[in-house]
Amino acid sequence: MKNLPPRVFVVVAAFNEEPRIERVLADLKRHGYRDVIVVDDHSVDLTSALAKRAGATVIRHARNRGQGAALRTGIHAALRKGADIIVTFDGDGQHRAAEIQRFVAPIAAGTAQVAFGSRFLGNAPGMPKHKLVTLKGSILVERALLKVKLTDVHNGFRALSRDAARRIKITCDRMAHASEIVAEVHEKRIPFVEVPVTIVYDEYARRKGQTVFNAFPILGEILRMKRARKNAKR
Ligand SMILES: Nc1nc2c(ncn2[C@@H]2O[C@H](COP(=O)(O)OP(=O)(O)O)[C@@H](O)[C@H]2O)c(=O)[nH]1
Ligand SMILES: [Mg+2]
Repeated sequence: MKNLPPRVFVVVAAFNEEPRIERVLADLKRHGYRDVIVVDDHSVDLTSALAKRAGATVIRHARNRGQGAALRTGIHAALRKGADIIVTFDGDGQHRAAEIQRFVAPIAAGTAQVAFGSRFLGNAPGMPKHKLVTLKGSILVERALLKVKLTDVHNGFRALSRDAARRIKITCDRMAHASEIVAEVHEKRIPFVEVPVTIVYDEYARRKGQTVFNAFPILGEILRMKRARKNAKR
């Protein structure tokens, strides 16, 4: 059968998102996304139960393994279920389902295989100053380390074609996975685009999200990842 619309799967990594997960899943449903996989990264709250009740496919990690590991689990599951396009979407309400179409369009049209969200091409209401400074610094560091020019980094809102999702290997279990995806796209010459997105920083997201201090262990993880990639090439 020809010309079927692509099957879009949304993968939501969620760790202790009880106050937000229902709202996030309702937003996805309202915008017509039925194939939603929530990877509960061993939350200690009702994240899994609420996600199941909302109709999502829920996979629960037996222990907390980090967002990278959670996305790897969710992407593999989406591929097994026949996804054509996989969108990664945060479970804390910072992303908007209304914007998913911006990622799907270039991939469905074949102009790119990966779409990265950029809050600096879009907007980031409520973003604290320290987050802005950390992100701008991270953009420069990543440009130097990974040799890829992106206007944003560590933005969890992205989409991968089926082919790209199969080729990109995520080995970093925690936050450096975001840089690893960029490194994989660069080295495997996978065509990509950046799309403008809104990342909402409300009180909940600010309280729960990554802090300036998390930037240091993430940088350590990125450097380890880079070293491992170099050694693997030898
Ligand atoms: N912090 C954290 N988030 C996780 C983990 N596993 C999955 N996540 C999810 O990853 C997403 C992004 O995390 P967050 O801390 O908000 O990062 P930030 O938005 O970059 O500040 C959220 O949807 C979390 O629920 C984990 O082990 N730790
Ligand atoms: Mg967040």
